[in-house]
Amino acid sequence: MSSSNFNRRNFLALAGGAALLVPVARLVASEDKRTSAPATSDGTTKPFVPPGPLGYRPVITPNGVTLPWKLVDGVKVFHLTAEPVTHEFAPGLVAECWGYNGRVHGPTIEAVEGDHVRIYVTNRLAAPTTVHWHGVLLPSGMDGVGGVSQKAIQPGETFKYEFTLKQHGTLMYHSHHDEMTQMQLGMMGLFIIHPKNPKTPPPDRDYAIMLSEWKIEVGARRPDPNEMTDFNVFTMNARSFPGTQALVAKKGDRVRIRIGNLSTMSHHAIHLHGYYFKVVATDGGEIPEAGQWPETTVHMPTGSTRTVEFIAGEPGDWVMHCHMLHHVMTQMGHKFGNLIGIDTQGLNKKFRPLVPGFMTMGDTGMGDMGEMGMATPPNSLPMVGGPGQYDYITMGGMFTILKVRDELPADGSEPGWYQPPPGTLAEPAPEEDLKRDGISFGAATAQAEARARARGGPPPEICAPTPLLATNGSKLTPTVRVKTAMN
Ligand SMILES: [Cu+2]
Repeated sequence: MSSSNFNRRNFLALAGGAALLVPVARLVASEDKRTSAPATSDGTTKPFVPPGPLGYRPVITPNGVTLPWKLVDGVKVFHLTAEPVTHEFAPGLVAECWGYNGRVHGPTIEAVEGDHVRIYVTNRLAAPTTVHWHGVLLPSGMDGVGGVSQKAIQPGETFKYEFTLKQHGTLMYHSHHDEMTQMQLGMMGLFIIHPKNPKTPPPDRDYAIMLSEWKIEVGARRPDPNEMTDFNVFTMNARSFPGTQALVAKKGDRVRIRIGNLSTMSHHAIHLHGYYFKVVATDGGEIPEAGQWPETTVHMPTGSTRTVEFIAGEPGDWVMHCHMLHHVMTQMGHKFGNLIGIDTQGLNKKFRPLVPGFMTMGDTGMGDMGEMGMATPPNSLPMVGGPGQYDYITMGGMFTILKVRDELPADGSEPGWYQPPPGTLAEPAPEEDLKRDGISFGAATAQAEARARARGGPPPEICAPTPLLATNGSKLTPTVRVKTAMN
């Protein structure tokens, strides 16, 4: 395998040989890398303004902002400036990106169906650019495709886009010149058009999230825009957990989440815990109610938006994340083989005389990579997670938390971790419950016994097998415990 095709996936799939060696002394040093709890949210309910040419309930862009505008002779005037931006993905990872108005991604544009908008675009990059209004119905010459619909905007130039908004929905904007470079460096944003005559009241919470993916070599300060397949930083509004801001809702709120995906290569499977939702719209418009069905995961093709809605009826901390599991991981600063199931006992003892302070890791999975505070190289993120209420959270990347509460802090601050009512928290099973319910460990320990014998250790204590029950509660033939030498 050449180094050029040695990517995250085949690297993880390698059958394990070498132990991962980490200097113990460095474990302490990275404490500062993992102390940042999920950022607070301003998820307060914004004052409702009746819909119309000038009024709507604004969306909340977690970790983002809305682009200011002014009214000039009845025209909504916006100004975007394309420019280099130093951007933090999460505490510990900062990169030199390209964005708009000092932000990555650009600010969310908000307007109302029927508005006449004029959007100035100033180019402060060293390269030509354009802006395409993704999904917006407009004259061809305003479509922003370099070479096809307009001349590119040269460095220092300001172009004017002007059109009337004929539709409403969740749309996007992005560079459409040297797309791979400019979009992989961050040049994109959301374009929300509120309905002029909505059929339903506005939701209580209206969130907007843009998904994207990046290749940032460990320790590098610049995302690699030439990467074609192997991305290692996955973001919601250009932030990776624990840098993502929580979504907040009060119990009973109708919550809308608008999701856009402008990842270079990946679709994403955005999964919300605790609820089912309905996909009510795409960037092609609203889906008639008869065509909506309940989901817990929404598929997000690249170059599309999906809008989901649900009633936040159940208080708690509910995670929302991409279910493509490499997308809830971030960079891997250390290369190692697959050690799952390998008996690494005694390896430290053998290695330490040769390499003082070294230890093995990874024999029970990757979940401990972040928690151990394994020193990450400068300007990189631990492979997984951030601190949680009970334990270290073993997901990072494209991951955030929906915090639903009976009451929210009056000052709009993030409500902190959920405190479950007594009796509603999963905990170690008490002995008396195990006894009462006849829970035993026969099937598992048959294998454990075989493994222990193979290692030359004493066999573990074996419990009697539990009788199987038919659905009517009557006893079936007991499980036969097969002793095997196989692992
Ligand atoms: Cu994904």
